[in-house]
Amino acid sequence: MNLSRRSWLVAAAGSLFAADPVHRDMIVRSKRPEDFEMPFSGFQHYLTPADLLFVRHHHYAADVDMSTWKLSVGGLVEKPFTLTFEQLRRMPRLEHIAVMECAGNGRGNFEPGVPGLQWRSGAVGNLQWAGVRLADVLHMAGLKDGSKHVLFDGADEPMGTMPKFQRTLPVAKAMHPDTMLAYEMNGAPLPRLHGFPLRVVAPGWASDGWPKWLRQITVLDKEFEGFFEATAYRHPGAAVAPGSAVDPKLMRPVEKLRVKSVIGAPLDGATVAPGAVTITGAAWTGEAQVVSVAVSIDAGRTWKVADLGHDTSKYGWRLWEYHAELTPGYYNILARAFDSSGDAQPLTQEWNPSGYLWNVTPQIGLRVAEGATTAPVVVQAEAVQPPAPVKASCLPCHGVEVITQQRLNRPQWEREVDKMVRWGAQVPADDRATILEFLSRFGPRPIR
Ligand SMILES: Nc1nc2c(c(=O)[nH]1)N[C@H]1C(S)=C(S)[C@@H](COP(=O)(O)O)O[C@H]1N2
Ligand SMILES: [Mo]
Repeated sequence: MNLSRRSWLVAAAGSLFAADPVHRDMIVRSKRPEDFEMPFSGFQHYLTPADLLFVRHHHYAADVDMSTWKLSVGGLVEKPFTLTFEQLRRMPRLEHIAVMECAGNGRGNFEPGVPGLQWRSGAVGNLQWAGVRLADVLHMAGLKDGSKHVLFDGADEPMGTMPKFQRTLPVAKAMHPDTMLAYEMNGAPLPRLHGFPLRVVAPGWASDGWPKWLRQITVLDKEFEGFFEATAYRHPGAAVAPGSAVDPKLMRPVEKLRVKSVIGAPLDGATVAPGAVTITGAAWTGEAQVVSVAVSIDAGRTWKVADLGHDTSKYGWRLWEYHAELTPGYYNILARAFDSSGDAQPLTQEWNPSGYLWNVTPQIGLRVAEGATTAPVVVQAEAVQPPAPVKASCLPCHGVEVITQQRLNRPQWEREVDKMVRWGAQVPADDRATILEFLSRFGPRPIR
C-alpha cells in the first residue's frame, strides 16, 4: 500500500498538534519522558496495533518540522548528499514484518535488580514496516575503503548534560538487504512517538540499534565511542555470577535477539473453569526462524508441541496456541521456543549487569476450579510524595515513576546519583542524604 501525498501531509501536520493515541491499558513505566509497556493482551495480535506498541526513549520525544527536514549522509563516503522526504519516497520501496524488541525487555525480572526501566514482557511488538533499503542510500553515497560502522543521529535532544542517543550498526548489518530506513508502520506514517518521519529498522537485532527521528547518517572508519554504544547496551556474552562487576573490556555490543516465547494468556495467577483451556503466546528469535514451541502443563516433566500460527515472514513473531483439557487443580505451565539455528530458550536466566536479553522459558501458575473465572489482582503502584530535594534535583527532568520502579540497594543508588550528577542534575551537598534516604525506599524486591 502506498499512502498518497495528501495523507502524508495530514499526518505530518497532525504530528505537530496531536499526541499519538496510546491505549488505556498500556503500562506506564515513565510518563516523562514517555516509556510505555504493552500489556499481556498485546500478545493476542499478530501485528501489534500502534496504540499498543511499547514506547521507549532516553530523552523527550522529538517534534520534527517537515518543512525543513532533510536526511544528510556523510562521513567516509565518496559523495556526501542530502535527501528530501519526497526524494526518499520516490526510491524503491521495501516492506518487512519484523519484531521490535528492546534489549532491556524483561529487565524487571532480574535478581539481583539492575538499574533501568523495569520492563516485564511487553517491550516488544510485531510490526509491518515500509521504507527504503539502507544499502540503497549508502550506495548512492559510495562507501570508501575502511568503512566500518554507520552512525545514526536523531532529532531528540538530550536532557541536562546527558550524552546524546547516537547509535551505529556495523557496515555488514547496515548493508544487509533487509535493513531499512522506515517511514511507515502498519501502513500509516510513523507515529511521532515511534520516530516520525524516519527510523532505522534492523530486523533480528534489538531495537536500541533502531534510531528514531533520523536526520543524519555518518560512515565511520572505527567503532563509535559515544556512551550508548561504548558503555550502555553491552553484555558479557557468557554467564557471569549474579551481581558481579564485569570487566568492561569483556563486554560486547548487544546485537541479535535471542529465541524467546512469552505466554500471553492466561495470566500468571489466574483461575479458570475446568475443561478446555487454551494457552496462547508469541515466539520470536533473531536472524533465524522459530521452528517450534513446546508447552508443559506439569512443571517441565513432560512437553507437547504447540500449534504455530501461519506466518511467512522472515522476521515476524509466531503466535502459538496449545489446547489442554484441565481438571481442577493447580498447574505450573511453561512454554519453550526453539529456532532453526539450533538455539533453545534457556531454562535458567543468566544474569548480566544491565539486564539485557531476558529470554528464560516463561512460567505461569494457573488454578483450575469450578465457578467463576478470575483474573489475577493487579497491584496499583503506591502513591508517593517525594521530599522537596527530590523534586528539586530529580524531577525537573523525569517523573517520579522512573525512581519508584527501581529495585536497587544503597550502593547501586549511590552510583545512580553520581551518574545523574554527571548528567547535569544539581544535587546540593546538604540534600544528598535526604535524596538517598528516599531512593533507598525502592530497594531489592520482586516486581509486581
Ligand atoms: N533517537 C532515538 N532513537 C531511539 C531511542 C532514543 O532514545 N532516541 N531509543 C531506542 C530504544 S532503546 C528502543 S528500545 C527503541 C524503541 O522504539 P519505540 O519507542 O518505537 O518502541 O527506539 C530506539 N531508538
Ligand atoms: Mo531499548
